[in-house]
Amino acid sequence: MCDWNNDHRLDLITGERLGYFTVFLRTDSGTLTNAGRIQAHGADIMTSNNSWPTICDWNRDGRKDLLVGQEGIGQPCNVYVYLNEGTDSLSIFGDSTPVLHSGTPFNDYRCVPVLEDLDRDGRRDLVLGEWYSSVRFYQNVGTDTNPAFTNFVNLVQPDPDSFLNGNPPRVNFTDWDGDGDMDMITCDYYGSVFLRRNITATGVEQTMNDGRGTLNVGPTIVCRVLNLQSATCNLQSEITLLDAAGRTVMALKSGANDVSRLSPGVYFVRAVSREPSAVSCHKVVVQR
Ligand SMILES: [Ca+2]
Ligand SMILES: [Ca+2]
Ligand SMILES: [Ca+2]
Ligand SMILES: [Ca+2]
Repeated sequence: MCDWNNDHRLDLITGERLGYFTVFLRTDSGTLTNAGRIQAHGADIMTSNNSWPTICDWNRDGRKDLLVGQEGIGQPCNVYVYLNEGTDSLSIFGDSTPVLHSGTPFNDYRCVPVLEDLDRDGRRDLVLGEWYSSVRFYQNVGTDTNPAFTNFVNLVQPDPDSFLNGNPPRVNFTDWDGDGDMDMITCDYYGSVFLRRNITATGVEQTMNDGRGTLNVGPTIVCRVLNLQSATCNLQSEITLLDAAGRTVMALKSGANDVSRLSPGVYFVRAVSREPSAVSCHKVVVQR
């Protein structure tokens, strides 16, 4: 799900058995209407069966991109990204680029890539579902605008015998229990849906960087107005408000920020400073 055309209505992008991606746009009445397949170079994109779309701004240039996984038996590369050459509300795609780990393309069977900053260090990580139930976590060791991946740890162990862990997993994240960290929901070929709660003690690492200490003394409970101290917002900083799913909600400025139109819930103030280079996240709870 994403707002594909930026009309503030949530749309549906499907991955499909035959490898296409179809856009279903939300109408005024709330129903979905088929708006056609996603194309590259003017032709329908067709992956190698069981396509998986993750819509994300891969390179943080303000335009949504298409991160792709596919079944890919015998294919040299099963995870790749189409960078948007159009606008954020009218996407245009051309060539794709392989996503690498330690310099090597992913060629696992039935790849399901999701970009999610699971360790909350300000850099989105790669979560990869694949055959035999396993769900892997590749920590982003590059930057948020140019992700790089090396090794992985299993979030869900491979299960080549019983398939009872959910095989093959289709992966999504949401804060299911509302405690501020992302929980994992997968579904499988057999029609089962699995909820795996995030049991990490703290959902967000609230950092205290040299020269940026004021970020952490801001309010955590916010009602209608989010105040940022001017020292937090130096000229070298880019400060945004993220929702619990890590999506950018709005840019923030020094002083009062009107958040009265936001739904109550957990959000994160994310500050990226260039000099010195640092990323900080601070959890805030918006209340009525
Ligand atoms: Ca929309
Ligand atoms: Ca982009
Ligand atoms: Ca990360
Ligand atoms: Ca949670």
